[in-house]
Amino acid sequence: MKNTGMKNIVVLTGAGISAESGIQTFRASDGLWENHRLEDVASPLGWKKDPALVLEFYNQRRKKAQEVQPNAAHFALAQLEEKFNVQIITQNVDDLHERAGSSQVLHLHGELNSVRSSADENLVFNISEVSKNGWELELGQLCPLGSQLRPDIVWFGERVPKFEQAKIMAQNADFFLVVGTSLVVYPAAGLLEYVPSSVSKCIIDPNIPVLPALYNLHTLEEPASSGVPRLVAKLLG
Ligand code: BV8
Repeated sequence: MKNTGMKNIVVLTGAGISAESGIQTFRASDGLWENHRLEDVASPLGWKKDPALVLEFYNQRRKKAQEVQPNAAHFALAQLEEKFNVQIITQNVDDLHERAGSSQVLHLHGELNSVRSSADENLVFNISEVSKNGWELELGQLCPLGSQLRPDIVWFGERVPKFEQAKIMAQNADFFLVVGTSLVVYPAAGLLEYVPSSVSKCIIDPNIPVLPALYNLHTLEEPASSGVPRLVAKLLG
């Protein structure tokens, strides 16, 4: 909900903001997709073909995400809430934004710490409720309807239920910040197009992605852990 008077800062983040915390990105040479094909581990077909492989792929990432810490970029975005209504739209499935103290985080592509029924997407549980060690989800762990529990993740080819909400945030932004995403995956990448042309946009990434021509766009070609705190200091200054 919009805080009266406070300006809306909307932030779209991707895997790059968690890179310096030690979580691999997707499309780097040594990235997550380097060992697996998208369709084998992040699609309904892959799930149907080899659910054990998919469960293992997410179990390993869930375990890793619980072992690492938020970095200066996550903390700086949380600090921004002192003066602004900060709405984070993340493509990430880790909970580093929440652990850094951000209070409004929308996970477009789901969350590692959440699992759901394969039969009813609204039957959702926290991994800690169902797992014996807090990170592992196993074949044979069923939902109350008797279907296999699956990661509460949006796979390729699955619709993105929270996109409408994210679109409205982009349309109401007074400032739009993009951190650490290659802007390859849609509809998430398309959010930039819903930001009014009069609104200032900023992209922070050591390799600024190729973009359509946008009005009022600034770029900081540097890692999140230095670029985000620098920008936040300016905005709070
Ligand atoms: C949909 C799951 C329709 C969670 C993810 C052809 C066939 C089939 C589909 C399509 C197709 N063409 C297009 C599509 C649509 C498809 C899509 O976009 N595909 C892409 C590959 C072309 N999209 C979908 O399928 C979506 N659904 O369209 O549904 C529909 C409609 C109605 C009814 C039914 C269906 C669903 C998309 C969601 C897929 N799930 N992941 C998980 O496993 O994690 S996407 C996956 O990629 C992650 O979620 C991730 O967030 C996302 C984007 O990646 P990035 O975050 O950008 O990471 P990346 O590695 O790419 O980039 C890292 C960036 O960080 C780089 O720029 C790098 O320079 C930077 N960086 C590195 N270090 C740092 C840094 N930045 C700052 N600091 C640093 N230190």
